[in-house]
Amino acid sequence: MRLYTAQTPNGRKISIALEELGKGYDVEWVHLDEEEQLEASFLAMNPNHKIPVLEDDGQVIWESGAILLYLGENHDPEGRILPQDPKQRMEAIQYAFFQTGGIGPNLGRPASKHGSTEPTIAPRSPGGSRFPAEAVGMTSRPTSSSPPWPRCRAGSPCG
Ligand SMILES: N[C@@H](CCC(=O)N[C@@H](CS)C(=O)NCC(=O)O)C(=O)O
Repeated sequence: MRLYTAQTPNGRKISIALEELGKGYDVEWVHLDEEEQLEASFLAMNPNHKIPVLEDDGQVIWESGAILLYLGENHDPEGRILPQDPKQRMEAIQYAFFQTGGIGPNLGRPASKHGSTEPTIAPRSPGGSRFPAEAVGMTSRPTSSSPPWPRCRAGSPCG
């Protein structure tokens, strides 16, 4: 198992889950400050250019909530992160959605060093407005391997 990650809350979330499960895994650091997440090899794994990404037995999973669910489904025989009791299981999934859809974005974007004090403005985005551009990129891209990427390296001809 290989975790592509960085020292951020979303990255640590998966490290914590793997440690809780007692799983051995390799770590591949993705240097976000150097924009390694925008390199073609990374985009081939996650077109949304974000850590964490987990590779397990040839399967690549991205989005931290999906990774947690995958680990719960496949590597959690004791139900440590995904309980076996149906009601508790649903509650765990509910909180995973809440975390990734609510807490994560709302706290993460204002704090992101990619942005400024204005949470929707990213200086490195060509148009200046990062998150609307990401939304357009994700919804307009038919497959994960087709450009335009939601965000491009500065000066690169993508888009
Ligand atoms: N919804 C995503 C968010 C992941 C995320 O925001 N990752 C950040 C670091 S914490 C990242 O890789 N940012 C790089 C970029 O957007 O280019 C998840 O839960 O996995």
